[in-house]
Amino acid sequence: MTTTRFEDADPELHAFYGDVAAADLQPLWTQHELMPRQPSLGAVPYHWPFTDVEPLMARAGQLVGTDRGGDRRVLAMSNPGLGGEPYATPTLWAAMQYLNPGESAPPHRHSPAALRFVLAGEGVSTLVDGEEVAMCPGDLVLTPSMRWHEHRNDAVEPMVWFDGLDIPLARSLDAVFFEPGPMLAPSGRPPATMRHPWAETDEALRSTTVHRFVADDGRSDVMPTMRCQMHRLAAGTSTTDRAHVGSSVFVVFRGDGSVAITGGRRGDVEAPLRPGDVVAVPSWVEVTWTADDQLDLFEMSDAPVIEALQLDRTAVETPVGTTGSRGDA
Ligand code: GTQ
Ligand code: FE2
Repeated sequence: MTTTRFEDADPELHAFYGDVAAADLQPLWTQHELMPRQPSLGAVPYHWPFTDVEPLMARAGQLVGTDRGGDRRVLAMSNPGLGGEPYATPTLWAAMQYLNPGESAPPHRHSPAALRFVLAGEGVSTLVDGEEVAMCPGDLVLTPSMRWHEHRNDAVEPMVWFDGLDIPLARSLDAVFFEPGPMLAPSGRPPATMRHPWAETDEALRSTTVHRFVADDGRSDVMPTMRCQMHRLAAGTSTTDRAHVGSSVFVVFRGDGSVAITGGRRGDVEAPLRPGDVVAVPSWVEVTWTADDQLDLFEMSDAPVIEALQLDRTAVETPVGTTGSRGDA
């Protein structure tokens, strides 16, 4: 018997629960967290200021070589609602990666899909399936599932960029494979658009406030598990996103302002925003973004998965926070 045994004052019921547990069964009527009234378990709204993250990245750059500590020098955003897991939301891995001049992160491939959003610096390239892809500020660089990749910094300055992957989703589906290099010749697969240069994104944002990055067919999301969008808020404006199913991670590219998130599991969050800041937006919370200066926000979300599973819903009114109405169990 490894399952939970439920107790009861009635000796007959108590004995029954013992026999049920011995058979590795659990009664539905003893499960209280199985189906909450609304998405409210797990991840909390959260903000990681770049002023906290950057110095720690620099220290990692001194202390941990790319030959040590698992090849890639990465610090992952760990959502305090997820019990110490290194995940920003239940489906998304969000991290910062740091590469010193002359360093490289060795070739490998894996089933989780990855994206890089470049915050600053230049001279780093990533090789995807043997093709060299430049990484410049504002660029979105894709490493779809099972593509070989390695990163190199041939410049004179260290470089930091944002990594987004679907690791927690792939793990929860028990679909993770990893293979170390050496990287072989180009795979001969049809070339996907690996790089979405900032100049194109910036151009698109002249006529819209939200630019969705699309695959080569001009319609689909860039990867099956992650939607990527760039938002531009004019200085002095504010916008509110209604609560909806699914989670996102936002990264501030340029500008400053603030974010207010209501309806979260442990109360509301309000934070100032500066370039490089990361914000986790869990399922079913309302978010208000305010731009003091023109604010450019990169967003990755699990929306393609939510939509494919037909779980998408949007609230018609502001959700009521669950704080105080339930424990943290
Ligand atoms: O750069 O290949 O943040 O494999 C996590 C896993 C980055 C990478 C991460 C990875 C990478
Ligand atoms: Fe990787």
